[in-house]
Amino acid sequence: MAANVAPEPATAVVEKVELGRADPARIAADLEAIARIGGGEGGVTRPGYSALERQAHDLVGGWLADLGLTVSRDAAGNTIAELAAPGSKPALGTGSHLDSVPGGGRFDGVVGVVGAVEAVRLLREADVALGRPLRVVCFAAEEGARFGQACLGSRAVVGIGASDIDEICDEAGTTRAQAMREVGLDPTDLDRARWDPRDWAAFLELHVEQGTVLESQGVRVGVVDLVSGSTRLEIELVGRASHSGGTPMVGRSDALSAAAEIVMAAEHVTTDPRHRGTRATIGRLHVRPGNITTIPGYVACTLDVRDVDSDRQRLTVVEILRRAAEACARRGVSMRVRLIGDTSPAVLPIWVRRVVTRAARDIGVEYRVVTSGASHDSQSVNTAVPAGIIFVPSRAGLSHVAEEWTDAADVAVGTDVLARSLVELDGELAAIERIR
Ligand code: HGY
Ligand code: MN
Ligand code: MN
Repeated sequence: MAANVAPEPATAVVEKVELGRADPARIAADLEAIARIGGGEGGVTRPGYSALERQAHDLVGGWLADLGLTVSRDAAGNTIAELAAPGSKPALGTGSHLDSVPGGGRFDGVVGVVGAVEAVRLLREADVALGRPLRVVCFAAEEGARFGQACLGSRAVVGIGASDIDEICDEAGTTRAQAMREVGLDPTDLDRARWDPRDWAAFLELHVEQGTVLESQGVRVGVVDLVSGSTRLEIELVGRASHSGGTPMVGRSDALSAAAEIVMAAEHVTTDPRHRGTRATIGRLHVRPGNITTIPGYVACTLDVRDVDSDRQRLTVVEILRRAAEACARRGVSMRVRLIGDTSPAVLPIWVRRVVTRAARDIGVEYRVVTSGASHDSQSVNTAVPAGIIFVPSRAGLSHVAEEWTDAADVAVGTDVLARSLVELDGELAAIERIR
């Protein structure tokens, strides 16, 4: 072993069990069945806390019930299916989300749920009984697309912020609480969704990379070490609408010109070498009144700043807002900023990562340790339960668009690593439990 590589810590000798290999055809069929719910020419639109999301949860819940798991829905709308085991050891969890962004892809989140279902099939077919319950979780409303805030279902299970469920709303003005009621959930009951961390030993999520590292390096599996944080703001700019012909250029208070400076400020700051690695995006911009012959008097836009470094993430936001305020003052435009959500980056526990990389090696799968530019449910879960994320490649790194694609064969390889990791985690935890 090269001198500079830290020796693997002594780990439990896990009884080697033979699992079959995940079946790409079964996986493709499951992916297709879920894609039909909210899918169409323009991609998949399956919003959080919508009837379509519930339909997808019910479909997967049925598959898991047929596999002998006990399926329930918690107060936050998460579907949790348990494969019971004798005794009362803390459970292993795996899963992801089934909601999508508008016009999104058929793999984001879904791969983690379909992979979890296939992993259960592999355990059943190999007659492998874990020494603890295995819970498959479909988290509700992971995407921030509808309400701005992301990971609403997974944040609920770890008790992170739900005080604003009557405030945060979608573009139609429907609050999170109303949307929850419309799908039969009681938003005042959210606290009941909270997990007891002592009841969970670890959680693994299979997810598409939504980046280009794996594809560009020709590697089929990624093991995530860092998950980006995200600071999301709504910025409102109020200038003065007026006649586009009668108003001279000097002295205008054009809200869209101010917004244009903010868009460019976001790009200039994040392409500055000192901010290397930070990503900033103005994903939505509304202009009013929107007439061809009226100077825009009002703009509302969103700013999403991502980084794996917490300080750099927040400092980037401060610098962009400083430049925005300067541009607005110069243009006679007023600016109002509303914080939509602020999530810190996550460092995923190395011991979970080591079990996953060992599992990948055990089954001869080449992997890379990668960071995640996207946020994930495991980031929330990891605040209470040790979590790991396994990536499979995204074609051309595309995601959150209809063109999102991952080959079923790659999902199968990721599922093999997931299933083997669950077995190895079970063994590793048993060894720890024996000495505690
Ligand atoms: O937006 C994200 O990072 C994730 O896809 N929810
Ligand atoms: Mn996702
Ligand atoms: Mn997403």
